[in-house]
Order: sequence, then structure tokens, then C-alpha cells
Amino acid sequence: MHDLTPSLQDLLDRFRTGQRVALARAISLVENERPGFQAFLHHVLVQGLRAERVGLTGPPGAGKSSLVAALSAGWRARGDEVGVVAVDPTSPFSGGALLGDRIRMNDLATDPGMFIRSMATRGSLGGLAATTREVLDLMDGFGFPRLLVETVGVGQTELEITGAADTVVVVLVPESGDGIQAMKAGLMEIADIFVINKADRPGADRLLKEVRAAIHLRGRGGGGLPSDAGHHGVDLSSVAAKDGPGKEPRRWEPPEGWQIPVLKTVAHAGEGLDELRDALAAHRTHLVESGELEARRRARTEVRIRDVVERELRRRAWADPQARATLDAGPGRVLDGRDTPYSVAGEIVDGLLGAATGEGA
Ligand SMILES: Nc1nc2c(ncn2[C@@H]2O[C@H](COP(=O)(O)OP(=O)(O)OP(=O)(O)O)[C@@H](O)[C@H]2O)c(=O)[nH]1
Ligand SMILES: [Mg+2]
Repeated sequence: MHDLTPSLQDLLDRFRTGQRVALARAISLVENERPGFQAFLHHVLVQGLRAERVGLTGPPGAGKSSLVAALSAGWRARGDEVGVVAVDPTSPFSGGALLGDRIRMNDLATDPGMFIRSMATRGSLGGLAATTREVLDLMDGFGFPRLLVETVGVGQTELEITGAADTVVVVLVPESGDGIQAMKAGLMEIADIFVINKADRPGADRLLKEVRAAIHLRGRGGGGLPSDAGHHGVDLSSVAAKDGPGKEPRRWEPPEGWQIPVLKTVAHAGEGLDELRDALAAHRTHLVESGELEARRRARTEVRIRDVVERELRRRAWADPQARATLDAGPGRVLDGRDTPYSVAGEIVDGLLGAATGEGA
């Protein structure tokens, strides 16, 4: 089942010896779901994953890429290698001087200790591309100790970032105005750290106060009312899989002992970046010591297994000749008034399950 073709075995060998070309090829294998990609991922994942994964989300233009670049530059200066996945950046990394004269993203992009990958979003709403998690796993398996994933937070799709990152940084800016709006949009639920970027602009302090007040009201980071849906109250399974019946919602516990920091940054000038790095390190320590890291990984893994099962079931269903034949005949039967979509679908599913248990026709 997990056998590799000779060419994929060769790719895996080159991947394991750290050849970046092999990483790039592995990513396109997985992104395009070419034959054998599951087996390849299996062989990469079986070695275990170690990277620290940080997600940045927030409204368009908030400075997420600038923060990614600044964080990366800081880690690179200490010798840490960094992998970046930017999901649908409207201002792509190739664009030159994101950080003004201080650090150019181009310098990072040509740094052999950096690996930057842009991916298109799934659908128009934003959120994560279908294979973002797999690409992060490849970078992790390749050996990047630090991974950053940037995604535009719009609507509910940003919840998906909790399925890709250990620590979620929500980036807000004064001109997005209403911090409370962001809270409503669900960003509140997923933030481990808030960053008020563009703190050089008017309104930063007001937004900072609003966000702190909102955190306090929710009883997080200050004691008080118990929270009913903290980050870790986000029901990941409902995010990834909407087939509710019979499924016990699996909730992360609201974090205890973690005060959500609200930090100010001026990304392009590097201001506040030391504090952000410190907050990330502190959150990491918290995750490890509280057992929360393990809990998050378990929840993520469960979602992952469900996703793979659903994808595989779909693939097998339409690869089944009997199911295809029933599907082809189905519209005619429905329009004749003999059947409904439900009776045809029921027949297909029963046929597949019967086939799977050896009872089928
Ligand atoms: N004044 C000011 N401008 C900033 C700051 N950080 C970023 N910018 C500028 O804001 C613009 C958007 O920055 P990006 O880093 O591309 O923002 P983003 O959130 O990645 O944007 P999208 O990926 O398009 O959603 C750029 O022109 C940056 O130079 C800041 O702290 N202050
Ligand atoms: Mg960006």
C-alpha cells in the first residue's frame, strides 16, 4: 500500500539527503496529488515531525508578509532555517522591498536557509489551500525547524489555520478600525498572540486597548468568566469536515495559564519584533509544559485522518465501475419519476459498502 515506484523512491532518497530540488519536486507531487503522493507522504511522516509551526492571519494588507520576513530574518540571523508557506498573498514575495531598505525579501528568497512557497487559496474566500498542511509536513520532514504560514483571515476560513499551526498570531492594524469587528469574525477565538501592526499609524493605542478589553471580557488572559470557545475550543472537526451526525464534537480545552499578549509592531522598521519573538518562545514553552501542544497535535491528527478517509472514499467511489454506471443512469431514472437523487445515491452507497464487506452483487 505504501510501496513507492522507483522514481519516487529516488525522489525520497534525494529528499532525505537534503536536496532542495527534491523538496520542490515533492511539493509539486503533493500539490497536484499525482499518483503515489500518499505513499510518499507516509514515508516522510513516519520519521516524525518536529518543526515549530507559527501561523499568521489577519485582514488583507495588515503586514503579515512583512512580519513573516522580519521574523524570518531574525531567526536566520541566529542560524535557524525557516520554511514559509504564504497562502494566496496578494502582494507576493517576489515583489522586492517589502521591508524597505532594512531587509529585502529577495535576500531571504535567495538565502539557502530559507524556503518560501506561495500557494493559491481554495475558493475565493481565502483560508488555506487544500494541501497547505501537506506542504508544511514536507518542509518539516525535510528538516526546517521553523515554519511560518501566512493566510488572509476572512470570514470563518481562518479557523483552518489552527489545523496547520501550533501558535496562531492574529495581526490587526489601526486602519482596519474596529477591533471588535475582527473579534466577531472569529479571529478572537483563534489568537494565541495579537499583534497590532502599523503601530506608527494613528489609532494603534486605541485598538490595543479595545483588543485587551475584549480579551478581558471573554475571561481569557485575565481570569473572570470562563470561556466557551477559546482557540482551543474551536471544533476543528467541524471546520474540516461538515458531516456532523454521530460525531462527538472534539473540543480543545481553553488554554489555562496563558495570557494572550497584545503587542505593537512596525514590521517594516523591525520595531516590536524582539517582543514578538519572545512571545512566540513563551507560547512554545507554555504549549509544551501544559500538554497543550500534544492536545493540539492530537486534534489536528484526528482531523487529518478524517480528511484522508473522506478523500479516499470519494476517490474509490468514483473509481468503482458499478457506482459510475449507476451515476450515469441516475439522472434518467430521476427525470422519469422512477427515482430520486436519494434513492440513486442510496443504491450507490449500498453497492460500495456491500462490495467493501464482500456482500455486494
Ligand atoms: N506604515 C506601515 N506600513 C507597513 C507596516 N508593515 C507593513 N506595512 C506596509 O503595508 C503593506 C502591506 O504589507 P504586507 O506585508 O504585504 O501585508 P500582508 O498582510 O501580507 O498583505 P496581503 O498578503 O496582501 O494580505 C506594504 O506596503 C508594507 O510595506 C507597518 O508596520 N507600518
Ligand atoms: Mg502577504
